[in-house]
Amino acid sequence: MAKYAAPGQPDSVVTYRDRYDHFIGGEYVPPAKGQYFANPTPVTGEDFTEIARGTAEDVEHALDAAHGAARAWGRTSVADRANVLNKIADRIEANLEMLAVAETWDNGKAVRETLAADLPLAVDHFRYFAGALRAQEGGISQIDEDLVAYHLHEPLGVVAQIIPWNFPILMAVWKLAPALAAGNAVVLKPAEQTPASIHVLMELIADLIPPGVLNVVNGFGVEAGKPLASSRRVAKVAFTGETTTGRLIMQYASENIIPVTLELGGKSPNVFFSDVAAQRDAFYDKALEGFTMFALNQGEVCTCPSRALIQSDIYDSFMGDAVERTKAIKQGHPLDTETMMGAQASNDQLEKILSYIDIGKQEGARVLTGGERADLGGELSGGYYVTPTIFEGDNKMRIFQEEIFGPVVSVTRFADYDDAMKTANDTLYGLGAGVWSRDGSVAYRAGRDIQAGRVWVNNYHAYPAHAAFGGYKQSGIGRENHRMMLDHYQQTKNLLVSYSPNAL
Ligand code: TXE
Repeated sequence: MAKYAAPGQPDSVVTYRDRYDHFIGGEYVPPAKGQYFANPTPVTGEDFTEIARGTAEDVEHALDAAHGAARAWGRTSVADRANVLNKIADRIEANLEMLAVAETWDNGKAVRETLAADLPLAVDHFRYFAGALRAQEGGISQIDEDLVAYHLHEPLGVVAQIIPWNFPILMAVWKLAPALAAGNAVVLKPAEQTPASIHVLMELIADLIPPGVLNVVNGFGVEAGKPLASSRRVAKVAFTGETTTGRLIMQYASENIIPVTLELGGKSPNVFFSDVAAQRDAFYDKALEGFTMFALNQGEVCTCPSRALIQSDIYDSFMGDAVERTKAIKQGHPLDTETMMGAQASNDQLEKILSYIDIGKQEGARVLTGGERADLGGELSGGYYVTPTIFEGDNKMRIFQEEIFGPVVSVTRFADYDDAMKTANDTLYGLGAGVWSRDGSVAYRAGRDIQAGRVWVNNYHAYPAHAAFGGYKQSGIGRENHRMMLDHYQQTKNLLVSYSPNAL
């Protein structure tokens, strides 16, 4: 058993099991093939637990459990399901510090962010969907004097959910809360890089959920994810991950004619108009803070503002201040609450980021700050740390077009509004964007003209549960958050009833 805690916070002790099996039918079940894989912490690079290596047999077993539980769960009253969601929220809230450490140790992110953002958002998400469910109504239309159309919501049944490693608990909760609220049973596959914190969460909430309603099968993409996403026994697949994997998920689902929701990659532009620098005031300060958001969560965010577009006449002074602000980002031990930026989630991701930094240099982009692996010394020497990096270059470069998924921003300048919009939209992706201007009309117009599902205007990286989130173009299909998610997890049943006593 491994134990970790944030310094000076006795409530934050997390104890991991030596190994985690699959969570199926309300209990831990060893993998059918008996194989396990090691799970390292990005904080030091050392293995701290081992994880069941799932295969198609384990997926089938989980689907048996889910099908066994789905009907009864789907028929519980709306109030009962909402109560379960609220109890889960309360339980997470009561264990916030412990879960924050669990998430940080597994993923590498700074515990101050897990505490301030990931977990409070997870709590709110369960509460929001408990409320949204209670407020959901069907519809009745009177077609003619005797004919009435009833529109009723029904759960889909058993749904598959495949999640990534950048916000393990929050990504699980984004998918679980609406699916469970809508009355579905779930088989969830965590990312192979970060399954442990999900299991700490499962152990915490298992007694609140009927056995079989929520099942977790661990494992790798092709070995466990593919059989789950291609199964004829699931009614929907919800996926967050790379765009190329999303394409595969669509192919699998198309064989069974089932719906998918996909949250995929991004290359989000963050656009700063000249008037931002009209005064050195709180607004200017907020805009600079918005620029540094590329380093939030070590840049491992699908909406990372990884391209910054600055209007030419303020470029030099704005970038001078932005570089200073970026250099002040404090790196350190992720469990230290002073640390602002932690470790990348895996060694593969570290290597990917470093290779893109090399690509940027070879393409002739200029490094304004960072541009290397960070050696934080001591036990952190084996961890996966990168310095926050600012490149100056051209939007045609690969570092402006391809998702790096690290603390790297590629910056360029624009002459006027049309130029800004052209560059902002010159990308395959359309997930997020930022617009900064004191002029409400410019900000509104830009918000409408940028082809992205979420445009933050004079703020960035806020994720309230009741704001729809999702991608245009190759960034995905469907939305997450917002009560519209209930529709994504429900069928519409139409009863067309004749009350006429007369023969047809
Ligand atoms: O993603 P994958 P990876 C991007 C980011 C990152 C890159 C690669 O740029 O560098 O993707 O990360 C499961 N059938 N994003 O390789 O492969 C896999 O096991 C079924 C952006 O981790 O898409 C994991 O659970 N499942 C992103 C999940 O898919 C499969 C977040 C995501 O893994 C599968 C993460 C298959 N054939 C990475 N192959 C975002 N948009 O937030 C893999 N999986």
